Parts: sequence; structure tokens; C-alpha cells
Amino acid sequence: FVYSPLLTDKDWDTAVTFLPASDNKKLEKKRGPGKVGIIVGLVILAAVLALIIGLLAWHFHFRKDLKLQKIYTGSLRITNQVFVDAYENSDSAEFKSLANQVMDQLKSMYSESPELSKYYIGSRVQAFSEGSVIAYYESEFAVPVVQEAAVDRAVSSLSETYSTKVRRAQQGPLVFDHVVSSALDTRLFSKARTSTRFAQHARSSAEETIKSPGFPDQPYTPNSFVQWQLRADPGHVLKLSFDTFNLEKNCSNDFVRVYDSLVAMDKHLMAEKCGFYSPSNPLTFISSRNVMLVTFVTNEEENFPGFRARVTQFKLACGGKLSGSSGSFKSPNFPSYYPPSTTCQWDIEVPNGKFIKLKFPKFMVSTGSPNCPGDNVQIVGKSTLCGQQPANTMVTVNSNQVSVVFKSDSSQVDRGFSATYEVFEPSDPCPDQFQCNNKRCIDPSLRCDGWNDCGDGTEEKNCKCDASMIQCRNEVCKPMFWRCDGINDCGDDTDELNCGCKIGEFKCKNDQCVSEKLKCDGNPDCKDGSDEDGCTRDICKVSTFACNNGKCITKQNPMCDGQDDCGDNSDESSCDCGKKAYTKSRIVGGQEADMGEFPWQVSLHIKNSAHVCGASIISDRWLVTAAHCVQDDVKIKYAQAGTWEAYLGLHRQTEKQKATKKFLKQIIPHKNYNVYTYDNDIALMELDSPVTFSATIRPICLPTATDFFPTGETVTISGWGATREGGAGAPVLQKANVRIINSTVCDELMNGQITSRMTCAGVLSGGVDACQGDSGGPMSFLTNDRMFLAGVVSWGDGCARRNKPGIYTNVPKFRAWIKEKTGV
Ligand code: 4AZ
Repeated sequence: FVYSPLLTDKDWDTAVTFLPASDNKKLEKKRGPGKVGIIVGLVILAAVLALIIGLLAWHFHFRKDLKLQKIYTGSLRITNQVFVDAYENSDSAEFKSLANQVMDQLKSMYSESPELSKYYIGSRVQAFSEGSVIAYYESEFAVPVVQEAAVDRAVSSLSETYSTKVRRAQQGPLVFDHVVSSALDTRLFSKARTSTRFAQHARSSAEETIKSPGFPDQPYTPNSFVQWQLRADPGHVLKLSFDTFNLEKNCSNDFVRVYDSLVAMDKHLMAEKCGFYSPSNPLTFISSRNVMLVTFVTNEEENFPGFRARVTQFKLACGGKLSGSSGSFKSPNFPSYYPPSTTCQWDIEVPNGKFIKLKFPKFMVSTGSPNCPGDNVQIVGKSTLCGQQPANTMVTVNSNQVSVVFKSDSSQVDRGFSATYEVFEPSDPCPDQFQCNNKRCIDPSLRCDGWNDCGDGTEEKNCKCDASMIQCRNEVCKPMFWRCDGINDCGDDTDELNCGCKIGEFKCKNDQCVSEKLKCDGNPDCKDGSDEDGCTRDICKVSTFACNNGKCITKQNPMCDGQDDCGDNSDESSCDCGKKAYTKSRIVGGQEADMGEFPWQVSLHIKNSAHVCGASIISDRWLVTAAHCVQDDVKIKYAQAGTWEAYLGLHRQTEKQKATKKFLKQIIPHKNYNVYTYDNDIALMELDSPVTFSATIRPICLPTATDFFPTGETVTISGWGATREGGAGAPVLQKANVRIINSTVCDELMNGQITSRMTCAGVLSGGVDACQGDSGGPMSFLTNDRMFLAGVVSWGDGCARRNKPGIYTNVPKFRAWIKEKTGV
């Protein structure tokens, strides 16, 4: 039901009266200052002095009386009362009677403090909950500006007095303890806002929902303040699950706050949220007791669709006894937010004589700082973890027993952790493996191979290198093919000393050597770009943008960076691309993408059959894919538009009905595609009708012809391809980050098969790569806050093998061709 707004808005603006203007007489002009001049001067001086004195008097007399409206929210426990159901209804006689008593006693409590009694206006009880009876209230004070800090101190000292000992408030029958209060954020009681309050009780049988005003038919209303008081049965906790959450990005304008209380107390603020959350990565919150408060505040600008959340109740249980040789456990509600004010203890006992290895694949436990105040995970007798820990953080325990205690404090929750444990022999912590200093165990063949597999580099120290490796002076080994590639791989430059160039190589001005083939290919392959110097080019020089007005821009990535670099805005037009709709936080070695994270990703199916290739949306009519995906074979006419159906906005292959299916009008493979070398592996597909863009369907930005993606830069690949070489396709869209690899190095690794129409990217230590079924899909590069189509998945030597990067079609090379064929 709806409450009326609590406090009538008071206007504390103090009227300011200006000093009367001095009655200046008209004065005659004279040559010199003379007598009259002196008099005039004195009069002006006197007027100025009077003005200064007046202003000072106003400042010290009136301004100190300027009053602030201060609201403190609080809760207190009434220990000598028993909760009755009627207390849930603020219209009931029982509620009103107890509320009046609480208000009386609050008044008498404030009268104990001179600062508070002087400025006290009134209180209002907002709600009661069980235990014995907890009252939630707001108290209002009109405080002179200069007294604000003193009043804050008086309120917290009063709370301290009542929270430490049980006290009967003067002249009242109620006994209070646990009086807690804090100043209410001014954003929660702005005068301009219309305010609405709801109270709802979750039941086990039925499902309650809460939603922003107007949802789902219209955007939420501006300048509103809505509050939901949520309750569950005693002994239960509440779960709030947002199935839609789409608010403005900036939390200082519109936000949702979730409190572990029935009043908006910062001490019990679980989280403040804004922005857009993907349904595949939903927000859910759990309370520590049977109450929760949700507040929704909007300002006058930009109204978004809003949110809807289910409210359920359940009994929270966590921790327990764990035994056996291995097992797992996780924080309550993982991977969504754990409840505040909660303690869970897991007592692990493995067979006698064995030790325990704990591993945390994911760990996000509130903010970390020295000594982990707030929320933390204690591995009793060993260490305490908090904050964000690297994936697979490991802790070993030299005992067959250990207790792991997770504690959250009263505010600011996070996504928590997952953990596994397994046993190890005390005499052999890493059977047949190398033990790193950080206790990780790795395959012994990974020692001294130039890659940091331990994570702490221990296995790359004190190495004797074999002939295929460079012996760096600092005693690490690096692969020989990294010698003289312009990158300091050793860390002490040993690998870049005494570098001449081989036959077929070009010597850059910085002494780096690059393949002769790369000279004047439009990409600066030398770090200093000297391989592109002096090349005759009809348009702008390398690494610049050719504006429509003929101007050349030398700045890197000038497109869509919000600045009109060209002067005719041509570098800022066509920028409605490359942005995902959602907030946030196969491919071999990747992980599941969030829904809508790659809204340009397309799944190409043979009609009424399975996924074959990926593609990327570049406009409402055109897709880019790989030419090798559209080559006829003896059985299937892949080159014909009628063979295909394209799924746009697809996340899970089994949920095709949720995606947009499109047929094709035509396919344009690049005419120079080479079936043997995969050179020019790119094709365009025209949809038979334009697609409507949405949160899950959007185009990616196209790079300009002169864009280039520097060695070492991170790019993201996505697709439903195989999750290991020779394996099956992924049911859910996968993503992985890989790095751009120097073309010269790549050409050597791939036995001279790399052309300037190809870009290499991967993780040379292996394990992360595109694979069969990812072909045609995007390699996305993030710049200026947008994703650009840097490459198209093309080919590779197997998948995710060591020193075998993935090969991608170099999209900038085809920018003019795309424009010519599609107009995009
Ligand atoms: C493929 O067969 C394929 N490792 C795509 C990419 C890679 C290998 C194979 C890169 O579609």
C-alpha cells in the first residue's frame, strides 16, 4: 500500500534584506579635488565602510541562523514488547499507539542533549519488525549551519549510550537498546521529488514483484523517490532478484539502493546501483534478516526503462562440515551478491596424514585494504583474504583440518567467492610437477621456456637455456625467434643487442628488422613506422585518417573519440556502433559472454540446421564474415544466399526462438580470396530486410583503412566454435582476450604464410584461441570506448597450440572494398 510523504517540506530559505542605498546628492564637477572633492571622497569612503560593516553583521548575525533541514534515520530495539502482526500495518491502532510511545520517548531521549533538544522538530516511526520489536524511525532537526557537526556528534554519542547498555528512556514504559542512527543522504529527501512508499510481505507460496513506476510500458518518471519496505516471515531472509535493470549510467542522477533495514541507513546500505545489467548476469541481493528496503531515486534528466525484481523469502543456511579428499563450497548466493551481517564457517577434514590445498577460482569480497576490515575470508591459522584476488588463488594448509570462515559486515556487499579443496601428500605437494614459490604446481616441461606459467615467474629463474633459446643476462630464457624483433623480451634488452638484418628483411630506422614484404603495406610494422616512410600513397600518410574534406589527421584512432578532428565532423559521423547496451562486470580457453556483451555477433546457420560460422553486424543490412565460410563444397551450396539463415541477438544456441532470424539477399565474397592460402578471407552478406537494432542487436564500428592495431594490444574474440581442438561447439557464446602478435614473429611461427591482409593474435603460451566454428566472427578492438572490427576469424594451425597464434583477416585493408560494395 501507499504511504503519504513523511515530512512536509519546509522552506528554510531566509529572506535577505539589502541595505538601503545611500541618498547621493548630485555633485557638481570641478577641475581639482578641492573642498567638495574631499567631502565626496569622505562620503564614498563612509558608504563603503558602512557596506562592509553591514555585510559582516549579516554574515555573523543572520547567516549563523540559516538553518539546515537534517534528517537522521535510525532503528532501535524495544526489549520489553512482543511483536504482533498488526505492527506491519501502519494504519492499525496498535501501530499508531506504539509509534506514539516511541516518538514520545525519542523526544525525551533527545531532551537529554542540549544540542538536540534545541533543534528537534519531530520524529516519525516508519515501521516495526520482529525481534523483540525493532522500530525504524526518522527524526528531523532544524540545525543552524554552524552547529551541523555538533549535532552529528550529539546524535552518534546518544546512539552509543543506548547501544552499549539497556536503558529505560526517561519517563517512558519502553526499554530501548541498540539505538543506531545516521544522517540521511540529502539526495533522498530533495524537495523537488514526488515520493511514494510501498510495503510488501513476501510469502513462500506466492511471488511478489516490485517495479519502477511505468515499467514496462513507459520510461520511469523524472524527479521521483520510491521506497519499498519488504518483509519476510520471521526466521527467513529476503531475496531480491532483478530480471530487468536498465537505469541511467550515472549513479549521481538515477539510482537504486538496497538496504538491510527498513529505513535508509548508510550503515546498512548493501549496494547502490545504476546502469544496465544483462539478464545473463542478473543482480540479486539477500538480506541478513527478514527485512529489506529498496529506494529508487531519479532526477529530471534522461529517463530509462527502469527495473523489475522478484521478491522471495527463504531460510538462509551456510557453512558446515566437509570431508573426503576433495570438495567445494561458495559464499551464499554466489555468483550474485552475498548477504551482509553474515558469518559462515566451513570445517574441512580430510583423511589423516594428508594436507589440504584450497583454491579460489573466483574471489570478490568487498574492498580490500590492510588487515581486511569489513568483509573477509579467514583460513583459520593461516591467512585472511579480502578484496579482489586473482583467479585460482591458492592456499595450502599443512594439516588435515582447516576451518574457513566467511564474514560480511553490515554494509556494502559483493559477489563473493567459490572455493575447492583437495588433498596432497605432505612429502610431495606437487607430484611429478614443479612447485612454484606461490605453491602452484606446473608441468616440469614449462620450466625455463620463456613463459611465466607460475604467475610469480619462479620457474623462469636460474635457467640454463638450450640452443633454441636466447640466454638472457638475467638468467631467463626466451624463444630464439624473439631475437631482434624490436621488443625487449628478456627485460634487460639482451635479446635486442647486436641485431643486423637477414636477407629478405628491411632494416628500420630504429635498427629493428621486419620482413621486406611489410614495407609500404600501409601498416607501420617498425615501431617507429619507418617501413612506411617515403611510400607513394594517394591518400593520407600511414596512421592518419582521411577526412571527407581532404584533410589528413595524424592522431592515432581519431574516429568516434568525441572530437571533430577533421573540422567537417567526418571522423565523428557514423559512430552509432561498437557499444554494448549492458553494464558491466568457443573459443578455447575463454569464458561465457554476458547476454548482449557482443550485440554485433551473428550465428550463421545452414537453414534448419546447425551453427556453421560467425559474422558481425556492420549496419542494419550488412554482415561481414569470412570468405572461406561461403565456398561451395560437393554437398552444400555455401556460396548461395538461400542456403543460410542468420541469427542476430543470439546468446544460447538452444534459444534460437529468442533471437532475430534473418535470411540473406546476397553474398559477396572477396574476389581475390585464395582457397589455398586464405589470403583476402572476407565476405559480405546482405540481409533480405533491415534489422531493427535493440539491446542485443547493434553494429560494430569499422576501422578506417589506415587504422592499425599495435603489437601487444589486447583484442577480444567471440564465437560459438569448438572449445578445444577437434571438440564440439559451445552452447553459449564464448569470449576470450588475446593479444596482437608482431607480423614478423608470426610469419616465422607460421612458416612464411602471413600476408599483409592477415593479422595474428593469440596467447603464444597456448590455451586461448579461436577454433572451428568461430570463423567469420569478430576480433573486436576497444578504443575510444567503442569496439571496432579489427579482424575476422580466419584460420590457424590447430587451436590454442603453443606458438601457434590465430590468424585473422586484417579488416582495415578491406575498408575501401566494404564501402564500395555496401556503402557502409
Ligand atoms: C576453423 O577451422 C578455425 N586457431 C578457425 C580459427 C582457428 C583455427 C581453425 C584459429 O574455423
